Amino acid sequence: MIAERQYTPNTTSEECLKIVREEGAILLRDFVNNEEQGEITHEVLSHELTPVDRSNHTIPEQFEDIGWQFRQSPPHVFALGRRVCSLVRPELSSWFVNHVRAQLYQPGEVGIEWHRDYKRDLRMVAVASFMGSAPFDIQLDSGEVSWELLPGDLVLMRGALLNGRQDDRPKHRVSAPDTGKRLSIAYRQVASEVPELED
Ligand SMILES: O=C(O)CCC(=O)C(=O)O
Repeated sequence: MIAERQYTPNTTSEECLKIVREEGAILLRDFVNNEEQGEITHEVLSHELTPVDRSNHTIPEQFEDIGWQFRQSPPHVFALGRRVCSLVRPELSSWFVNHVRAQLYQPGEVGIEWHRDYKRDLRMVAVASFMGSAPFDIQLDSGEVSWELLPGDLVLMRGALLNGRQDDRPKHRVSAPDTGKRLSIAYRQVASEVPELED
């Protein structure tokens, strides 16, 4: 199953969810148009981001970030989150976004090495890309793929419990851009504690 495709207004919630459930992720090219990209980039960069340097940790990571409760996020960031919800929720009404995090990567940094997202990140993790491009590797159920993430791309990844399991969250890593900066914005449903699995 091909997990990378062009987003069009005809892209359905059903086809996206099927691929995320069966493969672990889908890459939708051009989900965010140029105007939205400009507005969001301007909005996020007008805030002060915090440097995060855990390049010597077990899972090395390095970027600048800022996070918001979804309802408190800036207007264009919020509007994009609403658009992501309208794509996902027809087939996954139990998913709602309550947290947004923007991450800014620069050449020479480590990005984020191989990891799974947290068990508290429920059902779906949606990550949109802005400004620059960078390699993104992910272990899909059918094998590892490498995607060059471009401005406007949206990646939807399987979160905990999407398929009733916690540990089928796909492993992935993102590199820093070779040139220029890259911004990503991740929309998540973060549970207040790690959910209990039911038998
Ligand atoms: O910035 C990205 O594109 C991916 C971020 C990521 O992998 C994460 O926050 O877990």
